[in-house]
Amino acid sequence: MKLSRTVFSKRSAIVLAVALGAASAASAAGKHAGGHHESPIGTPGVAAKVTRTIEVDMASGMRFKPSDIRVKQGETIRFVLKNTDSVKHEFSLGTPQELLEHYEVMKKFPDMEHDEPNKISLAPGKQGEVIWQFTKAGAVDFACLHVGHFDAGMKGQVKVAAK
Ligand SMILES: [Cu+2]
Repeated sequence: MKLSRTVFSKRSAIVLAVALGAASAASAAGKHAGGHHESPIGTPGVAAKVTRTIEVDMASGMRFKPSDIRVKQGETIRFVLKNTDSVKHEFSLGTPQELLEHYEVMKKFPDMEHDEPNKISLAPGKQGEVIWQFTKAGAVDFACLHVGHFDAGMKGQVKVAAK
């Protein structure tokens, strides 16, 4: 029985990870199962509709610069992320709950790579983009969810002013 229990728990960890990944991808795309409302963080942006480019540095000392970003509701932002640090970082937009769930998965699978419109992982010296439309007023959090980085304060917020 001991063996089968081990197999079961490994399998449920994988199922959990897949479910969490699917849940965050679905909400990022604004397609919640069983609901028709948009994700509270907005929707993947279209390059042709970018209204503004904002450069964000993934800097040494586990910081995003800037970490406090202000946009207007409806804006499509091209975030140009630059990893000027000597370690790998990521930029993930999400609700506080999504970010925490993703962080738990990253703790189990530290080397996981992302291919979702609200996230990007960048090796040292690399640059990349996330294009996102902020459809709802309020605040959208972002963070680096590499193990230890989130705890060290590598996070920020996009404040979305109502139209
Ligand atoms: Cu990081």
